[in-house]
Amino acid sequence: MIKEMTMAELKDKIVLITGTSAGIGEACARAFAEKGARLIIAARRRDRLEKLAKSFKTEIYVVQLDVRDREAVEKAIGALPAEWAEIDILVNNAGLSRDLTKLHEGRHESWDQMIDTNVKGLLYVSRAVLPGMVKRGRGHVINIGSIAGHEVYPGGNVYCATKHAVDAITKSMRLDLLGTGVKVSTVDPGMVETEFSEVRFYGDKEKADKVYKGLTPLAGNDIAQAVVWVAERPAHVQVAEMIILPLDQASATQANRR
Ligand code: NDP
Ligand code: 8X3
Repeated sequence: MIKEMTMAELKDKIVLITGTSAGIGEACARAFAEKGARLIIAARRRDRLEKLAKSFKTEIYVVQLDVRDREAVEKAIGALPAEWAEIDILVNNAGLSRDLTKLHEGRHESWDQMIDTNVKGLLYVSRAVLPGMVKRGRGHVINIGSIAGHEVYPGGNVYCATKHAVDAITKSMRLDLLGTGVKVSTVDPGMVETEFSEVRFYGDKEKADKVYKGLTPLAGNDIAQAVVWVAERPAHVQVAEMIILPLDQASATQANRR
């Protein structure tokens, strides 16, 4: 018998996306908004979130949040008004890289920032949101991992370690949530032109631009469309992982530059 392929309806679904003030997160917000989802958008830069919120026709709830702050995360999720509290989809996107430096020359503060944001932040948000999903017997966590969670590259050491951790956490979540009705997916991009490299190089735009020189990188919206596709799969389908590279990239270290 052919199983009925009814797509999951995103209209009026409550979607929490972290790191929504720029790049992939902002693109995800736009893509879910187009589907009529109700969005909770979260990041540290409130001014950007408010500007973004004004550009949507869909219902938006703005949360200024540093995912590294466990208490703030618990408070923010716990304080959601009843009409926003039943989160259907969590997109764990907030993340960053700092430096591209040999391990033995690395800066402790850069390591702390990456580990605290990419690993601990993702855990704090998930820990705050998941009990509600489990209680309701439905929900979907979509983590934004990276090709850096499958491979390493010179100078990528701690960033790659955090994304390998995201990969392990995604797989562990899927095991722990088996039977609860909650789906767990990861979307793992290669090079996406966002503010990512500017952040990595502490605002050095010239250095950041070189990362994408001579090739066509992905755009935030390429990833956002994939995230929406993953979220729209029928109730019985769970996309485990999706690696997305630009045509000009074959691995974390191999790119075709013209
Ligand atoms: P951007 O720098 O463009 O966006 C990063 C977002 O994360 C911003 O909205 C930023 O908001 C938010 N953020 C950073 N730190 C925190 C924090 N402590 N608390 C809350 N929000 C935070 O980068 P991308 O869009 O490219 O990155 C998004 C995700 O995609 C990251 O997890 C990254 O690792 C991953 N990724 C990116 C790739 C790329 O090539 N660009 C490839 C593979 C994965 P604010 O500063 O306002 O807090
Ligand atoms: C971002 C992609 O290759 O710069 O996660 O690490 S990469």
